Amino acid sequence: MKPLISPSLMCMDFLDMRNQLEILNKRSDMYHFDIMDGHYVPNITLSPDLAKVIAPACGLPLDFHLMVTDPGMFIEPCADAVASMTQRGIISYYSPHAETINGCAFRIFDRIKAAGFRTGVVINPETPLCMVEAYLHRVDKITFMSVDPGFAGQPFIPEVLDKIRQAKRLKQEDPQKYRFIIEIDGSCNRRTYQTLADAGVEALIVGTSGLFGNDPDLEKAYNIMLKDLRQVAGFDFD
Ligand code: S6P
Ligand code: MG
Repeated sequence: MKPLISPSLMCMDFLDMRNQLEILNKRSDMYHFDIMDGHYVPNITLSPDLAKVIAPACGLPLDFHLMVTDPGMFIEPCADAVASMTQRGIISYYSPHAETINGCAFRIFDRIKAAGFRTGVVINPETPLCMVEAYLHRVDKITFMSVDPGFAGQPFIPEVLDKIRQAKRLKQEDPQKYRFIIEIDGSCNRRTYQTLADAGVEALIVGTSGLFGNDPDLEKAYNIMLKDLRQVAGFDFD
């Protein structure tokens, strides 16, 4: 089995952005794009404006991860940012946190779809899977946070593994109803690949610990990551 690879762009070398995107375009499946508002999490990282700047150099879908108290606010700005990509047939994801859409989830998902996105949803380490049960059949991807949202470089929280197994069981029991990709965000690296693979993860968000921190040369860093994925978890990339 080959997992989807989604480099987390907040961890890239911003002084070398164009070159890094050229390398990643050839080798990855999508880009993880963290948007924070300084309220929902105590940090601020990437923005719709930056997405618009890099869109012409992006050959892969962006996956907007909304760590914001009002994810409805950024649907149109993000859609506008990737409009040139959507026109090229590259369809991006918009992924709010489940904890921020209670009371308006269906309306938000309708707006996400109407804006031309695939639908994602993200849940925090302490949030149970049942919180998203009512609409799980509508989402294209579910992302399990395995660190607290807000910062790169945090330790892995193993309690999320049970939820991944539950999600995998749901898909196995009713594959017609549930088509979501199971993704993990936080501390995906050689220490966690094996347990993540065993639990049923299908997409890996790789940041400092799995990719960018492997070597200052991104080509080398990527090769180290692939070697780890093959050797540690037996993932197949050939
Ligand atoms: C965290 C953010 C993540 C990080 C990723 C970094 O708030 O949502 O997407 O970018 O976790 O990877 P690592 O290997 O540093 O944990
Ligand atoms: Mg993220």
